[in-house]
Amino acid sequence: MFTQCATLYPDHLQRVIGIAEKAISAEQCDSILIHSGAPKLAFLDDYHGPYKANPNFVWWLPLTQSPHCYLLIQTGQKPVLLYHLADDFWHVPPQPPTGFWCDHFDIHLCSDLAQVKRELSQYQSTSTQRAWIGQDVELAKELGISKINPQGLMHRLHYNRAIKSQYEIACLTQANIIALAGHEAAKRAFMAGKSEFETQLAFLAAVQQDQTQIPYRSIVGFGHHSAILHYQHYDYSVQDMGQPQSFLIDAGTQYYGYASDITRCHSRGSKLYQNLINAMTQAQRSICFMVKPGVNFADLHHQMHDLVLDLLETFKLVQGSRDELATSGISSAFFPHGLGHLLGLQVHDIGGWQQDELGTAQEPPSSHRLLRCTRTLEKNMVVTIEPGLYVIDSLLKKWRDNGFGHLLNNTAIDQLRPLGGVRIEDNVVVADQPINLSI
Ligand SMILES: [Mn+2]
Repeated sequence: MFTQCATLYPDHLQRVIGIAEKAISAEQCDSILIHSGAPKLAFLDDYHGPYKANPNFVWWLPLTQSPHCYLLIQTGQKPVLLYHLADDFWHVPPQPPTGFWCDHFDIHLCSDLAQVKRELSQYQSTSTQRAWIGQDVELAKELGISKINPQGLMHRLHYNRAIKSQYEIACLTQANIIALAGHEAAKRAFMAGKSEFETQLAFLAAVQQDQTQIPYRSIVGFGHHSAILHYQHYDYSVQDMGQPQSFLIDAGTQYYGYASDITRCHSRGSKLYQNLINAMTQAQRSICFMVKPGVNFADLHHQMHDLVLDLLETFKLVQGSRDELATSGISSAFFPHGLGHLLGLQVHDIGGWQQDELGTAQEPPSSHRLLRCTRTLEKNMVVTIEPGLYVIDSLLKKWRDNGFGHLLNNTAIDQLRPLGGVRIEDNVVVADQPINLSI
């Protein structure tokens, strides 16, 4: 996979350069300076939080652990990398960069900001024409740049980032392969009766990435925890092996900065939960097959709601005529989040509502506010497909309070409650024959 990424990289970089040069000319700037970012200090402390690279920096080159670096992009010129080589005895001394991408950059080593300024002074620009992309606004001003994260430029880059090069698809494929090994290990830990905490450790050990390297905090929930959408703890208690148990794990890894985002559910001894997993997987996979160019993502979301309503009827969680059930929108009480999102350098890749390069946004309908993608799918976009079905009492209460209680079958809901809920999530490349990277 490493060789494949290296082989595919030059075409990827050419594509990114083409997009950037077009954006530079359309937005009337003469160059772009992209900052890799820096870790943030805790208040009153000398300890930094984990570093997360600027995704617009990693789009150009796979430097995910290199804060204080700068990329200078000028039309018709080889991209310039100001690579931070600190004089620092606290850490492992950084080395000059090596890798398949290096030959494509004009690399200068810089130990401090004064040197960055000296290097930049070699490249002509008036500060009004150079654009800055980065979080640190004060740093941009310090470097004399006033066009800071200009919206027009950002919209153009972000719109195009949704469509992946073959290099990016190879990275996302590898991120999936690594994560699936972690999912297997987590499943084994769960089946053996380990705690949520130990199960998360089993995942990390299998993927060989630590908590700061994985793209998002894994969700590892047993029992009713699986119905808490962003459950943020890892319970230390071991399982009671005499009782059936349910398990939802939403966990991914990264490869060269590209994220995987996969959710699986497992049942230990509950026929009901296993049946629900099987039925949801079947429904989810049928939507994965529809991830084709020209299809609107919001339409897929609505089709998924029809399938969730089928499941709710099959498992007798709702009652009443199909007509009333459909018009009421009661499926949202069990499936309150969106069908999925764009995936790439960010787990929720930017630009999901963006309809064109100019930044026209299409918000989802008010009854489905949490849908993160309203775009019409194009070849080589990568999206997640992640429907769910959960017993969330606070939501069910709202529906009861609004006069829809007669549609809910409380006996079946009470039965499912201790098992929480299910979500099945795969990462899919948009194509006439969609490619599911997670199976
Ligand atoms: Mn997701």
